[in-house]
Amino acid sequence: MRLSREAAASLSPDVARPGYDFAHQRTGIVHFGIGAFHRAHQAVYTDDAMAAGDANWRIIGVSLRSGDVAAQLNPQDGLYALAQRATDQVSTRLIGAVAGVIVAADAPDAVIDALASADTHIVSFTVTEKGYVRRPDGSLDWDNADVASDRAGTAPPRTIYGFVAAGLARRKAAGLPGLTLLSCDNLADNGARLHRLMSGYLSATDPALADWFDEHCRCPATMVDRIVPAMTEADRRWIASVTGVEDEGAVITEPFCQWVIEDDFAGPRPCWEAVGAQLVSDVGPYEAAKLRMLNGAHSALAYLGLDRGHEYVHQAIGDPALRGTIDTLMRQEAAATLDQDAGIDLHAYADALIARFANAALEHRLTQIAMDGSQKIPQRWLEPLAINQAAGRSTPATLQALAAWIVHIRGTKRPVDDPMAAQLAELWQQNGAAGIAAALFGQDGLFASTWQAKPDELALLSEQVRAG
Ligand code: CS2
Repeated sequence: MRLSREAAASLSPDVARPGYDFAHQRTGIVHFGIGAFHRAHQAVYTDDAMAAGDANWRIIGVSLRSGDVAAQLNPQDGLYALAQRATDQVSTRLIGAVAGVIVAADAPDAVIDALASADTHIVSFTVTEKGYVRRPDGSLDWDNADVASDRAGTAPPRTIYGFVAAGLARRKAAGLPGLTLLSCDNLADNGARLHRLMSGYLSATDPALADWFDEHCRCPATMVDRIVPAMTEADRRWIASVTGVEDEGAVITEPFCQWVIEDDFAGPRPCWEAVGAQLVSDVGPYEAAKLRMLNGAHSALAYLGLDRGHEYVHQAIGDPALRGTIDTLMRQEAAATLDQDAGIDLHAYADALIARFANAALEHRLTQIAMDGSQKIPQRWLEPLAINQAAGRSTPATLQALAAWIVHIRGTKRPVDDPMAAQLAELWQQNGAAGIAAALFGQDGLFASTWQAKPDELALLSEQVRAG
């Protein structure tokens, strides 16, 4: 039997149910990028907030192109099971926060209607780093075919910018209030960045709407944290054995969960702080620590770990040859760039991260983290490299990881899943092992606007690339 509202009645009694009548809650959030991460994170906080009595915050999920999640969740009335797994504990619950999923490419008007609805107060995003369609210097990539199409305005929208602009235009015309745009992606300063990108898009396409946006909308920054491996068929079979029903939308995650949100909303929001989220005035220190220590270590484990034949994060962190590099990267190189007075105990944080990485009950594939490196390394490694360089500190562990990434993007060891894969492979062809580091990080290098290597750093990188 497939999970649905009706089938939920016959679920195993060990599976906790939503603590509210989800059939009678209105929607209040439109969420772009309803992948496993969102279902294990924001949707759970929102489910808890509704259970705590804050009504009418169900979520309309939007997938820009793929029909996969809609096919998983819509036949299940939006319901799915969430399992938290660690070696010493497993718990499973049913999440009712998702009202349904729209595939934007198939039903663009339905997305715009949802954005323009008077019930909607928040538009949130987990579209991954590449969903913001930026150039390496962080600006909006107007040459991207989807952005260009949205700018021309002759076809239905394709990017978050085109959809949000269409929704906001309808709200403005109808005299409705503005929206909060909540980026939940792993970008440094994600709120201000989204604001800048959206504002820039609107200024070029509809200047009056850009003014309205600046006046009526808000883009708070957030730090989101939960490790959520991509689901496999074996995981789905395991979930079915626990719950007693087929569930195509299930997700498996770790017990740990953190959400730090800048308290700057345009209008109403769920009472997320009553269910564990931290509403603060400055997300910056949390975000920098998470991106540089957790995500920075993750990416290092991915490229170095794959090279050493590992498949999962817990195997890579258990490899003594990698452990020292990861410790140095997190505890010395990343930590040195962080605000020591922000009230975060960085050594305790590193200890907790190592323990989370070692969770062998989660099968977190290194290839999942290795994906989209060109979009991830600027905030994970290059920004801390630049800060350390300016302070005269050496960064051998980060450079070792960076060399492993450079070797990875050549594409000869394994497939490269990255929106810039073709461009990076071409750079390799043109420059070879001797020149690739300079083409990426030398003067005028592709990523030089974030970090430009000094001659000794370039020499070290090139030597490691040649050896790799
Ligand atoms: C990972 C993140 O895939 C990746 O790049 O580093 O998804 C990581 O698991 C999350 O940010 C943890 O909060």
